[in-house]
Amino acid sequence: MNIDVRQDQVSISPRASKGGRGGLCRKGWTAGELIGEGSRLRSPLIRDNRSSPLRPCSWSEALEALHDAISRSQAKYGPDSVGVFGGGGLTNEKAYYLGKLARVALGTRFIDYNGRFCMSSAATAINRSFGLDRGMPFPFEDIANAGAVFLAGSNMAETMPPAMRYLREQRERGGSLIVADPRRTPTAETATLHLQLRPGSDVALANGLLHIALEEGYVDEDFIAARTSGFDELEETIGSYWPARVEAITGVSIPALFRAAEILGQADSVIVLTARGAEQHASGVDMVTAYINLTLALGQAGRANCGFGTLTGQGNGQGGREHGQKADQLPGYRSLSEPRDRAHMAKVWGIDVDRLPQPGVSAYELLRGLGRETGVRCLLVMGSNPFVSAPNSDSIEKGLDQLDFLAVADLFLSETAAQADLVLPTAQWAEETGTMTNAEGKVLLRKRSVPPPAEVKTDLEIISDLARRLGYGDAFQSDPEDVFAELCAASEGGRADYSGLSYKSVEASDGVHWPCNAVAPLGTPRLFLETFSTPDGRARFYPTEHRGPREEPCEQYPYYLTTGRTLLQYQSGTQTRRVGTLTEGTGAFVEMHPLLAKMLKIEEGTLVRVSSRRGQAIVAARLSQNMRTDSVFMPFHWPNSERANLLTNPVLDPLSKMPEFKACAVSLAAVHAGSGI
Ligand SMILES: Nc1nc2c(c(=O)[nH]1)N[C@H]1C(S)=C(S)[C@@H](COP(=O)(O)OP(=O)(O)OC[C@H]3O[C@@H](n4cnc5c(=O)[nH]c(N)nc54)[C@H](O)[C@@H]3O)O[C@H]1N2
Ligand SMILES: Nc1nc2c(c(=O)[nH]1)N[C@H]1C(S)=C(S)[C@@H](COP(=O)(O)OP(=O)(O)OC[C@H]3O[C@@H](n4cnc5c(=O)[nH]c(N)nc54)[C@H](O)[C@@H]3O)O[C@H]1N2
Ligand SMILES: [Mo]
Repeated sequence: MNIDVRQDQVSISPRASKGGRGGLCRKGWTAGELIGEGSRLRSPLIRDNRSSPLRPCSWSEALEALHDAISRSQAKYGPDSVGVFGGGGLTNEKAYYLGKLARVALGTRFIDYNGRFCMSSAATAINRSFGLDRGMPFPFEDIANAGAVFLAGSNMAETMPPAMRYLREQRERGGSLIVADPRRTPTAETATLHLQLRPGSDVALANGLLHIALEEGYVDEDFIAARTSGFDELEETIGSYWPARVEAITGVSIPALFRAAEILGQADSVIVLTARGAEQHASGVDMVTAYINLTLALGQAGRANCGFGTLTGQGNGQGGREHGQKADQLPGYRSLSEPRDRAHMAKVWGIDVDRLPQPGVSAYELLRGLGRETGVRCLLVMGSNPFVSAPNSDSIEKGLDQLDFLAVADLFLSETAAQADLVLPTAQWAEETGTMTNAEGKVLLRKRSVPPPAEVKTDLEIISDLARRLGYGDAFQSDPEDVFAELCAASEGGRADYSGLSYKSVEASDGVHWPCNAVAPLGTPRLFLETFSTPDGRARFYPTEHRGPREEPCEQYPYYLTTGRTLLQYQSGTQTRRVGTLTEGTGAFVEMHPLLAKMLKIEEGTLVRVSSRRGQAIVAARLSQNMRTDSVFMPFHWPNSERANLLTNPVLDPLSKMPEFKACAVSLAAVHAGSGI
């Protein structure tokens, strides 16, 4: 971004980077409005007791209160009674420090973050099959050169608009695009072929395509023999995914299945990308694995312009998952349960290895336990708004309320912050320096360009001040460049190895792909060209079976609800709901097919009560031919009774612990005036 500051007016425009092309979505263009925004938090806020309102206070009162709450809780209930909840939007430096704060200064095993709700299923599947999770093991430019691109559950046109240029280029060069999405999204509109599958049926779809590929001779036997293992076992399962069965499960017609297999089988190079649509399921790991299996069986990996990847979501969704804010993880993708990794980090941090806590629990499990006997009683949230974004959010709201102490560091009074005992105002992106690692694993330096408001601290300052009060002053700095140098050294020899990086080198080359170390001093734009990162160097097939959503439509809840995003809003909406041009004329809605609406006597704009086994939300109806007649869609950007997450099913994937955001069963009813909402 180019950031231009004139007399307190911040204006933003895209900047062409080396090798990349400039581009911003409307949220990027308007982000300057958030810098001096009127409702920006400008001093810490504290509550004298639960029933009194938040009042401004000094930083020393605020941090003393937090320190007191932590000490009291740990003295009474032990170190694990304090928890930390982070975010994938935080810089690498903050993610690393949050993990260090939890493990070293607090000594708690309870830390996790919103990335668990984001790409954890993809990360788990990619790790298992390839041995290393870098969301996209190739640069974005490869998309422009691929003969065919398959997008599974990505609405890129609304969720990553600048990246659409690579697809446009790819199409101009004669390439094909397949989109698998239950909705005919703006992304699907641009596709050569749209597979409008039933929510939660991706395993069947991918297995069905592989079944046809096997029969039609599209499978690359040489690649399978040379670079993979486990194909025989997979082949057995694939046998039962014959086209008629797959059509029945997915709702995708047999001719469309054959056409898709033909496009993929005949293209010289294929890129398959999943996003949240295929990942946020209780079988999310299986769904991603099924797409990986398809990619590998077609021999589409290990060269330029092909391969499997996931479209990581948040600004630092990649780096945020590498350096230790995950429950089971140490910096550099090291493991908290691996004795060698523990010994390495204990040495870097200068503590006895036995003092490192054991792995904690995943985001939803942590939130579910709030205020309970064995759960967290004092929580610090930094960079997330779980009140709006966590599944089954009515129960999360109650859990937050049962805490002995809730502290939230944010730029604005988010819905979660509004419930807190203590609110810590922080600097935002343009006001502080830090690194982010993008969806293709490229580490980027974002430099401060405007000063933060006077009474605001950076997250790193908050963490290091708190650590000092806890007696760990020497171990925590607040200068991001120092923290980055420590992170890079800590990651040495780990799988996400940053040891060859510095602010200087990252800035000089306009971003560097990790791993970057003594072996690869210039970084690694493409992974897996010679070998995969598994112990035997081969990519591994894992057979997967279709299970479908854990909650299928029934008499009482006859429709699928799927949830996701709209172009103009971002996540829980804390930031984008404050930008005028992004909110004018828009609000929460439930999208449905006109035929379904007619049957239910619902018209455009009618208020609809959407009910699931967890709760009810009330939003306006939006009618669209782009929907299936058995499914409705709600974005999750709005709070209170418009929250999609009042409805979502918190059942978790057994391996990734991803909740099933993308499929639950609901009923719909028009709300008539006087019927008592
Ligand atoms: N405008 C905007 N952009 C964003 C964000 C935002 O909030 N707003 N958030 C960022 C973040 S953190 C993320 S993670 C990304 C997410 O980016 P995406 O994954 O592209 O976004 P979603 O809208 O969550 O889901 C994508 C699509 O999945 C489809 N889908 C639903 N169920 C299924 C299914 O069972 N199978 C398949 N194949 N598809 C299904 C939905 O219809 C939806 O169109 O976006 C990033 N960009
Ligand atoms: N139903 C449903 N629910 C979903 C999803 C879905 O598709 N459907 N998607 C899930 C996904 S993929 C994601 S990523 C999550 C996201 O959901 P959240 O974790 O709630 O993410 P945000 O809304 O981005 O929240 C970030 C908060 O941190 C603040 N913030 C921004 N920058 C900083 C900073 O530098 N420091 C600090 N301290 N605070 C900052 C913002 O103001 C905001 O309040 O939602 C998940 N929930
Ligand atoms: Mo995300």
